[in-house]
Formats: sequence, C-alpha cells, structure tokens
Amino acid sequence: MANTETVDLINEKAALMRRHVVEMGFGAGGRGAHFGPALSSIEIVASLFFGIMNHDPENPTMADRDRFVQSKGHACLALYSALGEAGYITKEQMATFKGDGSFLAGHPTRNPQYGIEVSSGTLGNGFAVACGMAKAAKIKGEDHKVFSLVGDGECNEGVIWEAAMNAVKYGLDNLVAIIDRNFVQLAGTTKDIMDVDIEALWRAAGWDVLVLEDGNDAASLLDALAEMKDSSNGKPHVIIANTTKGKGISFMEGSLNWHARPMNQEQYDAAIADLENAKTI
Ligand SMILES: Cc1ncc(C[n+]2csc(CCOP(=O)(O)OP(=O)(O)O)c2C)c(N)n1
Repeated sequence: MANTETVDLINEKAALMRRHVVEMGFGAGGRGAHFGPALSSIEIVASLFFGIMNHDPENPTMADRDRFVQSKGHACLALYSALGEAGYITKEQMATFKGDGSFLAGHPTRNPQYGIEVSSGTLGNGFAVACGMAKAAKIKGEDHKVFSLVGDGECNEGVIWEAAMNAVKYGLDNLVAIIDRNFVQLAGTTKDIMDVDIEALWRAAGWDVLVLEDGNDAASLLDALAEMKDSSNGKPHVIIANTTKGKGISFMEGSLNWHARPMNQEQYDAAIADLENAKTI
C-alpha cells in the first residue's frame, strides 16, 4: 500500500496543479482552455509524475525513463501543470500557454527536452503511438514502462481498438493505459453519445483490467498504478478510473459547459476561492 507521505505529496501536488490549470487557462484569455478535461485527470497525472514514474527533470531524455503519453491531448493543462511542478518548465514558460510562438500549445507538441513525449490531440492517435513505443521497448529489450492517459469518450475512436488488439497480440505488459472515466465528453454525456460498457470492451479485447471507484483518490491510484507497473503477466494493463469532470471547481464539476471555453474574471475569482477553501478542509 502507498505510504502516507506519498499520498500527502500527491494531494499537495494535485492542489498546486489545479491552481496552475486555472492560472494558465485564464491567462489564455479569449482563446480559452479545456478546464474540465484537465481537472478530472489531475490526480492521475500527479500520481504518475510524483509517485510512480522513473524520470528525471534534470535529464529529461534519459534512455530508461518511463514514458507518459497524454492521448487525450486536449487536456494538456494537466500535463503542463505536472511539468511545471516537476521542474521541466518554468513558471514564465507556463504563463505563455497558447500564446503566439509558445511551445505550450493548446494540444501537446512533441518536445522531449521539456517532457512532452508525443504530439497528441487527434483522439486515439496518442494511445496508438504509446502502444508502438511499448512494442519498441520490448523489441529492444528495454525495461522502461509506457503510461498513456485516455479519455472515456476517446474510447469511441476506432484506432483505439486497432491499437488495443495489437498490444494484446504482442503481449505488451510494459504498457499501462489509464482511462479518465469522467462520463462527460465534448457535447454530451458518454451515455448519450455512445452508451457502451467500457469495462466489458477492454476485457473482451484481452486487456488486464482494473476499475477504480474513485479515480481522484491518490491512495487508490498509487496502489493500482504500482500493481500494474510491476505486473509481467503478458497482458497490457488498463485502469478505468472513475473521475469527476472539472474536479475541484464547484461550478465546473460534472458540467457539460466546461469542456472548453474562455474564463472571465468573475469565474476566475470563484475558481480560486474554491481552491483556497479546499486547502482549509
Ligand atoms: C479524432 C478526433 N475527433 C474529434 C475530436 C474533437 N474532440 C476533442 S475533445 C473531444 C471529447 C473527448 O471526450 P473524452 O475522451 O471523454 O475526454 P474528456 O474531455 O471528457 O476528458 C472531442 C470529440 C478530436 N480531438 N479528435
């Protein structure tokens, strides 16, 4: 089981990351940002960067680093906030988010020296690249692991299933996918858009499946990720983590309105107040 210090560290980093998400997204002005999708993923990404993955911001391209591929690329603020907290990018660089000429675009653009492993944003593609990276590691006899964050709506993409079947065929047990199961996608709930049993689909594809009741709970995430990282059972692993879209900001939680949009001053003040209040609970 994850120790208390690590759980506390993840929660501390998650709180800081949520603040970065709000600051960077608000800073993008009228260009807006994908607030809801980033906020549901925060504990997942924090657990990976600050509890699970072998990586070194001082040596970002070290050969044996674990790889993180954010397939749900629209939620790039989750990744950028982790990169900022880990020391891959500076506060000044974070403040350029979505600005003209910034390398921190509205969807991740490959830039390994800053910890961005893969360009993503076209749903499904990042995951397929992650499967290829895991296969490459197997071929080369390398020990590192590949983690990929995938949206539940993203699981509607055909390329996900082509890649998923391929991962089973090649026994990619060095691959861990985490589904951010927040039940809301761009223009509706996952139930309204495509009412499928995601767990059954992944099991049918032959993956090693684990469902987390609360995918915003650091302790459960750390235990699940550690178990899957260490497993060499010949199957690729997937954690279906039930989360809340917009987690941490009361007026965004579970809302269909906060997939992507600009944030005004009043909303910014309310969001910061929510984050400040959470600290005292
Ligand atoms: C191939 C492709 N189709 C459509 C889109 C537009 N799009 C961006 S985010 C999104 C919804 C994703 O929903 P989900 O995977 O549930 O992620 P969430 O935002 O809930 O975290 C869509 C349809 C896209 N980026 N790529």
